[in-house]
Amino acid sequence: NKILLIGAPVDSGKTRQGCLMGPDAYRIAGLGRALSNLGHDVRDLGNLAPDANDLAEDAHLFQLPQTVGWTAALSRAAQSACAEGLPIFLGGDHALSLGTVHGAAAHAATQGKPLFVLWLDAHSDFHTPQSTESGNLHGTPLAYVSGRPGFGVFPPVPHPVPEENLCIIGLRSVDAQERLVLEDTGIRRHDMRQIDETGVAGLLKPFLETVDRAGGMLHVSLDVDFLDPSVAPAVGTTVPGGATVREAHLVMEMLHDSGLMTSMDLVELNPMLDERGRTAQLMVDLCASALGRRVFDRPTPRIY
Ligand code: DIR
Ligand code: MN
Ligand code: MN
Ligand code: MN
Repeated sequence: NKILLIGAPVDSGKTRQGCLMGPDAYRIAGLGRALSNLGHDVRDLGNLAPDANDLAEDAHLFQLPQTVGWTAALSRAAQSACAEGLPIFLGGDHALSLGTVHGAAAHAATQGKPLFVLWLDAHSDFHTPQSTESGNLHGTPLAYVSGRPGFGVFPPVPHPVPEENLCIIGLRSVDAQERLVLEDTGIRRHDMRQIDETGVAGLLKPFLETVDRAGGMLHVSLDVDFLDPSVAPAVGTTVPGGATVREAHLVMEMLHDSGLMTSMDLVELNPMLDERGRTAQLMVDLCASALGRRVFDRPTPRIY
């Protein structure tokens, strides 16, 4: 498998800075070697930069022009990388997914295939530029890529991802405005209580079956705050009660076994907040599980 590592040092999606160091933290934690040891052909394409534009700063939205510039640059990069192999975007905050999912959707359209998105996150990231109270655009990518109106100066979305193709797992912090809108959508959304009650496999399996039946492509966006802060402290928006190390690995192992994942984001790592690189290392280990590493010595199970 050809894997393209693409650094996306996006730090414009929220006011707390530090995510721009994420790509280098993943490299130093050994992501490239972990994946090549699994037999993959790994190319590190280095770091991208945002497109220049002459948009004015917005009174409410934090660093709007820069985030628009990143969205355009990342969409192009994602579209061409998806045609070449399996891109892994090394974030950078979650605003980078405005571009990566936009580009993955454009690529899927050229293949005549539907795009599905798995969003592993404590948050639903379903704000529009109008509904966000914080003004932090990292809280908006799912609304943007699903074609919600209100994203004025951002690139248009010619290939919106249908709501039915989106699945969020790990929810435990949904703002009132997001909840109102989300409850009227066909988005699959699973909170931590559902993980507690049915196990994460019982939530993921039906989604993967749907992707498989549809012959779809699958973009996976892994936000560090999907994980419990006790095991992944290096993120600006920690929420207690997150996924355990094993729950997260199980998701990644099921993704590998499904053979369905076609692109991936690793987002929101803030190395300034890390404890001796442990969060970066856990993210590298999770990514390796998604690409075939097995924690236990067992034959590859057919999940479905
Ligand atoms: C919050 C935080 N919902 C906001 N969102 C985060 O600012 O809109 N997403 N942290 O990952
Ligand atoms: Mn997020
Ligand atoms: Mn097109
Ligand atoms: Mn989050």
